[in-house]
Amino acid sequence: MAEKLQTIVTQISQITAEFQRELAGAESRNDAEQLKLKYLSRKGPIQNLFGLLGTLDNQDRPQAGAELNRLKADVQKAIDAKIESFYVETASIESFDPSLPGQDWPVGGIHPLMVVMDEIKQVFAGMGFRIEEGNEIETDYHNFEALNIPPHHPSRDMHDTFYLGGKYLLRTHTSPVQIHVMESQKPPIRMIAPGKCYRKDTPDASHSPMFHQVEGLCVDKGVSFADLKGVVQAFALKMFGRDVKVRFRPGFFPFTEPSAEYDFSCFCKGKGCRVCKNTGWLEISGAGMVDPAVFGFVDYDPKIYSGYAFGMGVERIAMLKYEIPDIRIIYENDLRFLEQF
Ligand code: 2NL
Repeated sequence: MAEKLQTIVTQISQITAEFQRELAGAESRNDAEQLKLKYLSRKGPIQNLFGLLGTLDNQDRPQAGAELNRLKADVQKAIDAKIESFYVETASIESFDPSLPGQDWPVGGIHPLMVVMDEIKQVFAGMGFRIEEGNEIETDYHNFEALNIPPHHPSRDMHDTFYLGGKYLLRTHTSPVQIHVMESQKPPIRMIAPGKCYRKDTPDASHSPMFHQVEGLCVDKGVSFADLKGVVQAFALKMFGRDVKVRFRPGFFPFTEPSAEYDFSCFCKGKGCRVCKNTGWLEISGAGMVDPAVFGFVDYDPKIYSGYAFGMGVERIAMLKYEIPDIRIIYENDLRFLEQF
């Protein structure tokens, strides 16, 4: 072999051995980057040998060139792998920026209707009313007959009630819950019945075929209309947290006698606004003294016991409280609505 070729081949093995030793000693990405500079820069040992190719005999040049190219490629590959190994190990630490904002996980909330429902329950629980729940599927007897609603009463009309076949139907109010409680317990009774009710109404701004009611019932010896007025007034104050006035107007329900409708004074304090349609009053719901006929169905003696009952629509109270113009918004679950609460 020609002397000059021999020199280059020897140097290639020396550089290879030296590089392997240094590569094994590299302990950081920086060490590896330094090695890359040292071995592969234009003034490095490999490029230096390429410079010597021109001094070789013509026939030796291809072999020497091929070996140098292989050396350069091997070094390049080994260094890149080394750099990559440090990069992967430290990536999670080096790329973690604690000053960036966190990932936003959407958090749900309680539906505004249920917020109102919970508030109503809380207020009455605070006045000693038990919270009783019943079934949404009821018998005709518990939903109508025991409430002194005779067979041909308009509210029994096929157009109002979802009949399920036989004696079953979807309750049109939560009154059957009170009937069940009175059937199974003797007075004193002080309870509210919150829950879903169903009526075959075509949806519009103020009607929904499913809605929520809270009814209340108090039965004992010597319970009077004055007790009813006091409880409704106390509820108004607690629920709306201000100096609310309550007024009772004559009304009619088959299950109460006498019956009344009651209104709360409006948030506008009588000035007149959109919510009260300039009347200064918000119609809340109905109430009255339990009709003796109802006591007859549950075997309470009306000569010994008397009681008051009241009902209210939860959607209506939520709509008044939050100025919701259309009942259907409550059920649409549009986040633009829900996120306001
Ligand atoms: C309304 C009116 C009312 C009752 C519900 C009732 C229940 C029994 C006996 C007597 Cl078991 N009465 N409930 C009484 C008066 C009115 O609700 O407009 N509710 C939305």
